Amino acid sequence: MKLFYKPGACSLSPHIVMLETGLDFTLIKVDTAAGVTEQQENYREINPKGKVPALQFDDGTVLTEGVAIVQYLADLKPDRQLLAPTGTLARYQTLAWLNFISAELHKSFSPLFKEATPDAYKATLRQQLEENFRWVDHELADKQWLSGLHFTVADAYLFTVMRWAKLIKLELSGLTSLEAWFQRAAARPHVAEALESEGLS
Ligand SMILES: N[C@@H](CCC(=O)N[C@@H](CS)C(=O)NCC(=O)O)C(=O)O
Repeated sequence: MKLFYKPGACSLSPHIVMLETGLDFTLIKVDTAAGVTEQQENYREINPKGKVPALQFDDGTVLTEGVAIVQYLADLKPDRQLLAPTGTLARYQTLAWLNFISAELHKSFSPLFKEATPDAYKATLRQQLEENFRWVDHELADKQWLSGLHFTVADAYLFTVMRWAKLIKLELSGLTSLEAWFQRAAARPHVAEALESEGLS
């Protein structure tokens, strides 16, 4: 399998999950602005949406959307407990987290990285994000990981967007459970390995 990524982007989440599964894969960097891979392939021929992440199988088939990719990978290696089995409530609790991170966090960051976004809108987004991170902090008060005892695909995704929160200096002071969770996640060898491979450590 080939995983297409851009350093520090949302593709870091499936990258971490891939390493946590122990599966064999090739990591391929994409310049999304230029629309080319590091091997100078036209990236839109691989993923017509032009965004990372994308997972390409040996037969050429491509799976896109981070939340779909991480579920697929986790299900290939159920023994790693990155996602609970189908039919268990625990699985759907983790999927609820994935959806929350995607809809309420990830996509609120995207306009903050664009110069053309009006400042007033950026301020609103920052406020919404800070409110959502306060709620996550509250949820983590008595938990090691988002879904309880096991690091799951949701933790990999939250780690990815939490890095962005730090980069743009969101006001997260006092969110001690969230910060402790972040440090726990950062200390995982596969998280550190993913950061290093992407040139982020
Ligand atoms: N819905 C997609 C969104 C993917 C996405 O927004 N990717 C961003 C990086 S976080 C991207 O490739 N941006 C590059 C660009 O827009 O040129 C997913 O969750 O996988």
